[in-house]
Amino acid sequence: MAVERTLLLVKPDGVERGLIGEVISRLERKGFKIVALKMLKMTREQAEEFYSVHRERPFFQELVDFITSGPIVAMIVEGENAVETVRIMIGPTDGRKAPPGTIRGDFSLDIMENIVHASDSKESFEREHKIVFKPEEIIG
Ligand code: 3AN
Repeated sequence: MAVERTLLLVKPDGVERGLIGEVISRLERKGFKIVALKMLKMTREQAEEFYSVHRERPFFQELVDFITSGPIVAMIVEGENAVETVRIMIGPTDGRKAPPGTIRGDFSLDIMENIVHASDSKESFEREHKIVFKPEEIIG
């Protein structure tokens, strides 16, 4: 295993429901370090680039509408095996099927409004974090 970084977003539903602290707290208690953190509202351009792999999916426009609908909190999370471990902590996409104990399992009943996003590979992290963070915003 190696120390890695991953990108985590608290999506508009997570921010609206007051779950920013809960999400950060879970990551910190697990042992991860937050090395960059900010609140922002994604532009449509950023959102379309961020979700470009889903461009042909029927829910693409709805997904872009949702992620741009309000503020999000973006963070870069660092620690051992961060990509895989944070994905385990957030749980599967559909909140109804995500097991209790995962972020989505504990807080979401929906497949789109599922509180958080986390990169699914190192390559995704490399691509995604550049859409959200400038190099000088990564402090850690
Ligand atoms: P994950 O976030 O678990 O990696 P992806 O990458 O398959 O899931 O999908 C990206 C986002 O698109 C999800 N977080 C969710 O918000 C939304 N999404 C995925 N599948 C659907 C679907 N069938 N209907 C509506 N939204 C979806």
